[in-house]
Amino acid sequence: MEGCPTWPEELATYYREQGCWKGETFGEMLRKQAEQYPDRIVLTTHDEQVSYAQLQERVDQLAVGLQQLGIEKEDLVVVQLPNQIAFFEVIFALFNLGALPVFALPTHRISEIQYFCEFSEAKAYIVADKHAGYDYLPMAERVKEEVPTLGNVIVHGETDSFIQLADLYKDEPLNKLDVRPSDVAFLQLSGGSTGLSKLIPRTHDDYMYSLIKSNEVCEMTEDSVYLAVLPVAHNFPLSSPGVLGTICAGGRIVLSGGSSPDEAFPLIEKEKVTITGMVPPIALIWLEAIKSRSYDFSSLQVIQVGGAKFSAESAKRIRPAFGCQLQQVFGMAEGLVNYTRLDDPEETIIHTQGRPMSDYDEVRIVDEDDQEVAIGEVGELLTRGPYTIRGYYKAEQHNKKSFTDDGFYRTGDLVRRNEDGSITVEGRDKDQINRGGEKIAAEEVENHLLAHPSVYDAAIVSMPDHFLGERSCAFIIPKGEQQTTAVIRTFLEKRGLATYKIPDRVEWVESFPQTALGKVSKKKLRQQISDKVRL
Ligand code: OOB
Repeated sequence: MEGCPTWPEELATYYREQGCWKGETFGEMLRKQAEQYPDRIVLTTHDEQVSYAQLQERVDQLAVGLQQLGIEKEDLVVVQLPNQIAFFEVIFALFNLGALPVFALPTHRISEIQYFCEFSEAKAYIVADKHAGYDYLPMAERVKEEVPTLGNVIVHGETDSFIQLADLYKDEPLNKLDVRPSDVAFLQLSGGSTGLSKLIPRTHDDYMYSLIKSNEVCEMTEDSVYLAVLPVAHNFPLSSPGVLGTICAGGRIVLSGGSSPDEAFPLIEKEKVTITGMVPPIALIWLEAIKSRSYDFSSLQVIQVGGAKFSAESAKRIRPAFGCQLQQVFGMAEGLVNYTRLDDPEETIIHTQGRPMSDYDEVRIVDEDDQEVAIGEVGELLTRGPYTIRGYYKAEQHNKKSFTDDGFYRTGDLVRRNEDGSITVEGRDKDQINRGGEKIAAEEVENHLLAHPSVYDAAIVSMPDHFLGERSCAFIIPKGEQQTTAVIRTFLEKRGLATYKIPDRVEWVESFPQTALGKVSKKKLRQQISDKVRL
């Protein structure tokens, strides 16, 4: 597909010969499962259950309705749905049409959604009417106004002005489409470091492989019950092994409305959940909550924690508190996923972020001159492999910086390889804040701040935080009158920036410290704020 860099032919042939790429699309995978397990339950919510055969039927019906709306192969569709059954119907219907979901998160607001719709020249935007107290319809109205190229807005729920998703399920035959395993299946979002999120093209072949390997490592079977507490559009709960891995194993997905112990704990007991995945701040909340509550967690075999660094002190507490294994997951939407193995020594599980899931993952840990460092030394992680992208969507210039000439992705993560091959994440060399697993590209927020009349210059850095690991701090040089933090925060909210990107703290300064080359020294700014908030 145009704008999607892909693997060189000889490497593609190699991955096929080695059996990594099995030549199956997501559409075929679900159909196979629906034939094999027609009556098994695939999805459970607080008030609904759907079998594999029922899901397949709904997917086929919806594909017809979407096709009748004019959605075709290679069309991009921005999908912003929370953890509901509709999410699965929509994405599999699009997969069957060869149309590509762009996976927005429920927390994204107009600033992000408008950009995704514009940049992807989206044929449609599919959104829920309301979720978690937020009314998406006014935002959808604005997106439609601001983006003339946007085709249809489709709403899951109530709407007067847009197309209702419920009206698109048609009991008619679909015009068969030629969707190939090597086609791009969807676009994930990057955490971003320079400016706005980049779009990550993932093929059926490469993503299916990541599901199969994840299922192997996480020992998923048809008896697995995966509790989705994180938003399923994110790569971690989507595929590591997450909801798609569960479908691929013939297991059952339980969709939780949220991640709070009040919602999740009763579900674990009632639905006999075997595995769930979360970011470190949720794990901390669960560790506290379990002290004062008694539930039968005997079905639970694995709690996965990933998306941000999980401290060894907290990691140690998981097994005694929940009576199950901890699995650390260090992954990225661009591809590479590292897992601690379920039978690894306790030391490895607590102190490392695991090792690559595939023998075909190539990993280099390099210094500033791209020279490999010795075992035990910290360097930047570069990676290449059968499920790691070769470039972002329509980002030729950026790709030159983010990938080496021989196709390794520069993760920007500073890591150390241990004697046993496991990897420990030590830091980051990218202009990004990891706020408890939610990634913030500093430059994106800085650009918004520069639009405020009282901001002369802005630089955003991370500051340490007990709960989230990091929060964001904006250093601002004022132009004229200095504003309060509240004014700045409201300004960003009004610009429609996702709430998690709004700086937690604002420091007004006269100038920024500089590097020897005269650039803003974010290292010194981080030091300044970390000294000030010292934990
Ligand atoms: C996952 O994916 P993304 O794309 O939201 O973020 C990737 C970045 C990594 O490059 C790294 O900086 C950070 O998130 N990260 C971790 C981590 N897991 C991710 N940093 C330290 N320790 C960890 N365990 O976050 C993601 C995708 C698939 C599976 C799991 C996480």
